[in-house]
Amino acid sequence: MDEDLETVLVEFDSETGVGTLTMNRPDALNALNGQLRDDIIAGLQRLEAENEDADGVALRAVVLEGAGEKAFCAGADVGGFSSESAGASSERDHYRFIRDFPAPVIAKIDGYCLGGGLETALACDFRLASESSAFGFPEVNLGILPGAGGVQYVTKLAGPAVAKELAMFGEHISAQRAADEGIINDVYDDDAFEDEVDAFVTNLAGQAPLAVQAIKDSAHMAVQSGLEEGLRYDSKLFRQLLQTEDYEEGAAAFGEDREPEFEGK
Ligand code: CO8
Repeated sequence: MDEDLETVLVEFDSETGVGTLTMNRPDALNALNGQLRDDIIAGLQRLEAENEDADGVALRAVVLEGAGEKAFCAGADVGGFSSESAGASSERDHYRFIRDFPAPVIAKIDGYCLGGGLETALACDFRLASESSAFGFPEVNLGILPGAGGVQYVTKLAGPAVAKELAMFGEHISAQRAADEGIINDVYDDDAFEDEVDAFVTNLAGQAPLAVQAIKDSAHMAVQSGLEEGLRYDSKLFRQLLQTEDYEEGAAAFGEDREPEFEGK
């Protein structure tokens, strides 16, 4: 389904509802150039289109990964470096597109996850990494700062001291340290990584999709708003979910002591 996208591979599994988007510039460690940023957006739009003819929600989760053995993404393409190709606020704001995407996006990180690559992962809903992965913000070595919210995100996740340490020194940290600091959700042995991520994603894809979307919305609201506004927002989402067929199904399945089958309606 991705013939005309040059730098990503797109797959959709209609059985599980899981889409996979692979950044596919392995020779450049999947560095972000303008084409890749465009293709990430186009690939996600293509996956979202799976919902168009579906009865309910077809696309339940998206895995974002990097091709090759070495990297999730080594950041902005330093070969084609420019504010246009690397900057945060252009038409190609794939960071914002991922953040606002209705289905949850899981960054599957196996290798280097640096600079704009780490910011791409931070825009995702979940970050799962193999033990041998490495994380960092090398921007300071170029005389700049992470331009797509890296310091903001890490400050919210791990506190300002950790964010400053990462961004001011530009050094790599291990996946275990990133997990300990709360920057990523989990770290797995390299040998078990594929299976662990598959299990996580399959489990997530089986959850009630409208509730999952609402929870994603609610969590974003919590980051941006005061508590009162957030509580009002959750209350509105809650009332909306009470009107769904998924809620009827969930309640019926609970009463009948069986597994629910959610359709996203
Ligand atoms: N861009 C382009 N090519 C890259 C990049 C990159 N970011 N990273 C690696 N490559 C290429 C290398 O040039 C090399 O290509 P070739 O084989 O043709 O020589 C190939 O990928 C393999 O890389 P290495 O040989 O260097 O592999 P190593 O295992 O020795 O090292 C590293 C791996 C540590 C990841 C190393 O490649 C590295 O440090 N890469 C650069 C990381 C970096 O600085 N990224 C950019 C950070 S800045 C950013 O992301 C946000 C910028 C915001 C800008 C806003 C502007 C206004």
